Amino acid sequence: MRRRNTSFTDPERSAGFVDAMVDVEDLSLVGTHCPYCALQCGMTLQVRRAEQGQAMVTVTPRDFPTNRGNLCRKGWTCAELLSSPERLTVPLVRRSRSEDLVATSWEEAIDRTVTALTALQERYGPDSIGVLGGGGLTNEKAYLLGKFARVALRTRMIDYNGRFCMAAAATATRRAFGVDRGLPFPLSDIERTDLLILVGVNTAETMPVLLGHIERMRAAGGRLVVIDPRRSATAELADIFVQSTPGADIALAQGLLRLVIDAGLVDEAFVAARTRGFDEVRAHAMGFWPERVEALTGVSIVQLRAVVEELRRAQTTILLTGRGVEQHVTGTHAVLAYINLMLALGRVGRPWCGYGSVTGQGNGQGGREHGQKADQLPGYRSITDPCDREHVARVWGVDPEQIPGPGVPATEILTKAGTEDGVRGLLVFGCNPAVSAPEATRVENRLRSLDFLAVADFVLSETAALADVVFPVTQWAEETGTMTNLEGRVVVRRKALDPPPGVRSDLEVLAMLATALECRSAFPSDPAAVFAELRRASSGAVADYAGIDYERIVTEDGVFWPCPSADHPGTPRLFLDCFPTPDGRARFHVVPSSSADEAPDVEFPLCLTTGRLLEHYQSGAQTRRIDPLRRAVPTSYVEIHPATAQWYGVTDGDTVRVRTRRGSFVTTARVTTKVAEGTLFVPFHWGGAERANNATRAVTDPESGIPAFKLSAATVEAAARMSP
Ligand SMILES: Nc1nc2c(c(=O)[nH]1)N[C@H]1C(S)=C(S)[C@@H](COP(=O)(O)OP(=O)(O)OC[C@H]3O[C@@H](n4cnc5c(=O)[nH]c(N)nc54)[C@H](O)[C@@H]3O)O[C@H]1N2
Ligand SMILES: Nc1nc2c(c(=O)[nH]1)N[C@H]1C(S)=C(S)[C@@H](COP(=O)(O)OP(=O)(O)OC[C@H]3O[C@@H](n4cnc5c(=O)[nH]c(N)nc54)[C@H](O)[C@@H]3O)O[C@H]1N2
Ligand code: SF4
Ligand SMILES: [Mo]
Repeated sequence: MRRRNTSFTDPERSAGFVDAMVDVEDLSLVGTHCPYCALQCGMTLQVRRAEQGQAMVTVTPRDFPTNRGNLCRKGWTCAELLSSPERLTVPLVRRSRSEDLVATSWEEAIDRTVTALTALQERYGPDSIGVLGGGGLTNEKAYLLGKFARVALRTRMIDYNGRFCMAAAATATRRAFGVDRGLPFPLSDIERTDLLILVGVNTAETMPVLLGHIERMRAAGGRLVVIDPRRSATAELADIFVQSTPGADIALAQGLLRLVIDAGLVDEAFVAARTRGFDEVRAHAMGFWPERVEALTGVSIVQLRAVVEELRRAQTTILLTGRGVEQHVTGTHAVLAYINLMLALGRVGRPWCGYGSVTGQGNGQGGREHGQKADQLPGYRSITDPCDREHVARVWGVDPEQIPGPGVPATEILTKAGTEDGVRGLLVFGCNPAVSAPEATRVENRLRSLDFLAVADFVLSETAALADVVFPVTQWAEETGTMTNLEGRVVVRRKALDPPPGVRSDLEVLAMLATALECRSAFPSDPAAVFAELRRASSGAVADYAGIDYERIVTEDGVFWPCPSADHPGTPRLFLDCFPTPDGRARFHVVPSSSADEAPDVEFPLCLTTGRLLEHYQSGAQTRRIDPLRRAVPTSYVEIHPATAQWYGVTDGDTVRVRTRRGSFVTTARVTTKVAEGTLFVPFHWGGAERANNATRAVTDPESGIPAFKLSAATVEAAARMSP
């Protein structure tokens, strides 16, 4: 057996091949992580080199703290896309609007892009070019993309798809706790808590491997409460399932707080010592008496009391929110309302306790820390703070004045694109807004009306299909880079095989573009060099990576930020002593009751909510191209209650059209009691006529910019009976 020199790990310290890179004749084994969700399950890739340089890649699970040797169906099948005939292997260009995309050279692809960007910026100014990134990009890519936008393009118009994701929780946790880290504790803390409350998160489908932690919690006597408008796969596992109406979380959380106060469960000592602002919140909660909350949420008083009884019996509690709570016009307030509840109970900043938001994308956490977000610089530095700007400017080798100011959220970039007030050219890295953005029909039209669109992807996504230039890029197993998982644990994905000859990494594409733009700052394309720069840029900041390196990550099973120096152990648990607010205390927030949201009416009497199913990932650009997953769930569907179906004359399996004030999509009816009467649920993983986002709203939460994906007033009509 021969170990490669390229291994980051000291062979003597590595317990076995799973953490290292090992070569045995024509076989190598590489420890890495799944390309999909924020759990970042550990896996080993077996790469067998066959004839003509072709590689056969097999996935096996690896014992890592988040997955303990398990993978979900997406993880097991993820290597299929590496050798898929559908992947892009040469750059594509559209030479005129009436022509199709055709294969071209890298020289032409880069040259066309830079010529178009330069011409638009000369005519309309630097902010006429926008950049959209993604939470699937490595930290290195997210960092370099932010630097590219600000330094090479000098535009303030950069944001990323994480804005669609958990921006509401990010805003809320920054306000309440002073920092935005999805989970402020390791995932394994779940196993030690008495009570886990999942609100608007369907773990059983969106992070199936996380169920292992929940099983261990229950084996130790812990209890599970699930709050969701649907009897989701996760709700099926609950000790108590609370079926609320979509958009009812603010009222529900305040109603629970009111009952907690009445039951004498407030931890007065914790509130006095570690928080601020409870008196106003206590007074406000009095307005949420049980009968009123029952009417506002559809949750019976008996059930509300049952949840409070669980809280009374538990010494420790973890409450997690997912997109069900956050993707609303009032998303930030809904999260703050649940945080109020947990602070009042004194179940934050103590072992086996806490509030967390379940980060979704593979690098949804790190992706928002290193400068893709419109208002942030690397390390969570603020783009408006003079000291932060100066620090980052020094690392970038520019004057602080050269760094542009804050931009606008992704939804606004997209809905104004190609108009007088919007960007004229757009670069997209790791995002497929033509499927996943709200009001996608409008967004697609806006993308078509751009003067120039370039997309970097490894498949011809629906967004790439609209582009003038498409850059074919490497995939996760063909490049090295770090990801920060939902726990704030930085992990490293390693290169396991060579990419096809025609593709380049995102870092290489950015470096080529920066050179062609004659940018004088450095744009290294080696991930280790980019990571070294990121460490310096984040040093001393909230998300401090200065002490993290690839070697440490491998030998320590990941390192939790903040980690300011090489001898710092990293920070698995935040808030144990104090909160990173100016006075060290957490903040309660009075949450206004809102009536601004879209309510069902005579014309659109149903509540449409959207989300995910196990087999497909996000816009489906990847999983719809993986055979076993596509065959498992080939088309979209809408869940509809039997009584609602009967009223509309719809039977199971019918083709139906779901309509809202924005638009409509066609799908197949699944008649089920999983949803309450009057509620429709549809997954958003498909494009074309099945595109759920034709019907969603581009209205956003004013606090965080997150779109209201989870609630639209809708109606449904039977289009035709499906053939058997
Ligand atoms: N299989 C799969 N896994 C994924 C992904 C994927 O696309 N596919 N994506 C990843 C990403 S990026 C993310 S963000 C996560 C998302 O993970 P989740 O948050 O678990 O996913 P969703 O299905 O969007 O929404 C969760 C639940 O919210 C409920 N819900 C809808 N409206 C409301 C409401 O008003 N209140 C409450 N309390 N609940 C409501 C829905 O019924 C749904 O069951 O998953 C990650 N994992
Ligand atoms: N109706 C509705 N819409 C939603 C949601 C919802 O719940 N309901 N959820 C929202 C949420 S939470 C999210 S996170 C968004 C996600 O929305 P999208 O941005 O559409 O997510 P993906 O499908 O992951 O798109 C990523 C694209 O980048 C490519 N890609 C992956 N990795 C890389 C890489 O390293 N480099 C490059 N260049 N390309 C890469 C993939 O092939 C894919 O085409 O969708 C949002 N949209
Ligand atoms: S749970 Fe997430 S990270 Fe784990 S195998 Fe499934 S998709 Fe991959
Ligand atoms: Mo997400």
